[in-house]
Amino acid sequence: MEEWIRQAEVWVGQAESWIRQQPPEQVYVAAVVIAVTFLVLIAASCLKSSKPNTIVLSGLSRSGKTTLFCQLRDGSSHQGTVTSMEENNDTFVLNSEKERKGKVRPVHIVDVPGHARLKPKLDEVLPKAAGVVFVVDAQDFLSSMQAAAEYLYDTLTKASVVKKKVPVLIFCNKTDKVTAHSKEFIKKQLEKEINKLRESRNAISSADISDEVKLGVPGEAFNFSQCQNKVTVAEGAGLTGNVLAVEQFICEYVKA
Ligand SMILES: Nc1nc2c(ncn2[C@@H]2O[C@H](COP(=O)(O)OP(=O)(O)O)[C@@H](O)[C@H]2O)c(=O)[nH]1
Ligand SMILES: [Mg+2]
Repeated sequence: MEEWIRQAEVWVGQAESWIRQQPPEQVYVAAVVIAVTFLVLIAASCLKSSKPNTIVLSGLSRSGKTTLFCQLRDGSSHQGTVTSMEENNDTFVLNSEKERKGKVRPVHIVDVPGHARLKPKLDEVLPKAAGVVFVVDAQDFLSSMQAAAEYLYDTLTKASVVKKKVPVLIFCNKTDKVTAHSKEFIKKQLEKEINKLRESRNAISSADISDEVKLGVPGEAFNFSQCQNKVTVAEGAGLTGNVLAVEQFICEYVKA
């Protein structure tokens, strides 16, 4: 042990005398380069760990959020064991990722009940979201279209969503039913409904709703590609486990 210490002292001495022989500017430059490298590495690791891993499941009651939540976590739909008023909130590795080797990052998924009384919950979770999955009942779409469009409008105009460019996936659920509407149809109808809402809401509310951002381009019919954040549409069925689109969305925005 003592020998090692002596050897180390010798090396330190040699290093010191070598540094002294170098022009001082060169030594300063080297020190600065080392310091900056350390700072960059520390900043990068902080940034990485602080990236949000929260995915918000939103949408009207009975659209299938809780079923989707269970499917993502357990690979089964737990039919009948959960009510629409319950909020599911859990951090887990997606069932589809469990078998995968290598780095997987647990996702924090919050299923916000669609009940009007519980909507303030959305304001609380949206600012922390890495992404929003907006679940739409594709089978019973027409009867709930207006309400769904209003809910989506409220989400897409939230300052916390627009400023942080939170990606939104509109998931047309229950497409296992033959009578379900296609995602193209649903997309078009939602755009039309939001266009109407945009006109009526802009008329009443240019006043002080400070956390609301205006949607779309003035004078043009609304479509999702005008949003500053990325809005995509996909279809599937939580009940039968056809949730690949949602899993891909989550993996894209919650990176290991
Ligand atoms: N056919 C079909 N039914 C579904 C699907 N997903 C959910 N459901 C049914 O829709 C109802 C409401 O689902 P739930 O997950 O409780 O909706 P939530 O209120 O949004 O949480 C339940 O009866 C589910 O079994 C699906 O993909 N296909
Ligand atoms: Mg529910």
